[in-house]
Amino acid sequence: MRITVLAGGTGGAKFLLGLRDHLRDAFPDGRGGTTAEVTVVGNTGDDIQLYGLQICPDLDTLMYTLGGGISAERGWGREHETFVVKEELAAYGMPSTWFGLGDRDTATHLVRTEMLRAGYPLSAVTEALCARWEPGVRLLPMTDDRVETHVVVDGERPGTTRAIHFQEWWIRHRAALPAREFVLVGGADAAPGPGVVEAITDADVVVLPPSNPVVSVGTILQVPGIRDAVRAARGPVVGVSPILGGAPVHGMADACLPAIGVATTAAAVARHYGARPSGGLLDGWLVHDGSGGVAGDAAAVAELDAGGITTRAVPLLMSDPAASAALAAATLALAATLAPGPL
Ligand code: FO1
Repeated sequence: MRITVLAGGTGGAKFLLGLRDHLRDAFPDGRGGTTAEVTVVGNTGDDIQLYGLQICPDLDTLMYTLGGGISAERGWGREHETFVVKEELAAYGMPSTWFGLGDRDTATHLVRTEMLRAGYPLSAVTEALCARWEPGVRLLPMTDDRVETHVVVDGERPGTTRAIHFQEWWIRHRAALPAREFVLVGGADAAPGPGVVEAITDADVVVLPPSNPVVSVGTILQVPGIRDAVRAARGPVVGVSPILGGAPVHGMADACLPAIGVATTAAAVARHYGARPSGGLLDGWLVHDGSGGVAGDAAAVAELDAGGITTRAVPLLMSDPAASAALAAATLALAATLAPGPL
């Protein structure tokens, strides 16, 4: 059973923890692991260069979360982290200390930057870092080429605009500056990373997890060749709504969707991804069923079904590992009912 997941940071990582737990039960290898193979195509649009270091937030969040090193409190960076270097940088008046550069995390960036300078591609670097963390999935950068998401916001003077790095928008401004446009700098010239296209086209199931549909999954789909690979996937493509009852559970997808003219609803995001029979990406879509005290979107099931996206309402709240595993199980269960192969 080969499953490929296009994932960003926190939301995607939580889903993958649940998928790994579910697969250990559903496809046990007799040694506490699983015979299933999970490949994660990770978003690198969040990447930023600071202090000469190449920092890959979503790859690191996925690696640390699945490798057991994530800060559970923050959802990013390392547990038992300290920020002494950051404090010292602030004491020197360095301008980018809005970015929470952790001391332990810095070792990851030093290894990555050293290997990149030696000529290793990001995919080889990521594989080397994962040798320590053993995430239990194959983690592939969406591209080995350098790309960065920048956000176009209003300029100082009325009628002008300026672009800032996604991380500055997200962290320093808490996504509060209205985003006029997201630009994947370098995206047009980027190629899918080694193994990415095959991991998508050859998978038994392709999953679009509840990562940010604009700056995470959306960014991955902007790498030339990846959207076509999803459309050509031999297995069914199933998405999980990141929007429950009109709001994201975490993250700030609601601050991103307006920039691409998509309403903050489970149905609008599904339509944005599109139905595979009519040129889109999705064969199946999961919406929240209203359990857990969070408004759901069962009302959207009929219209999405009619639009060619087989939709089910199930619990989408990943409130604990069991809930995440159940969501992963529901995702694979829906995939199992869908016709494999490109239409
Ligand atoms: N997110 C924050 O909200 N504040 C931070 O200071 C911060 C630092 C940071 C450092 C390393 C890293 O891998 C991730 C970090 N994040 C931080 C999360 C980062 O902004 C992610 O890109 C977002 O979570 C979106 O995926």
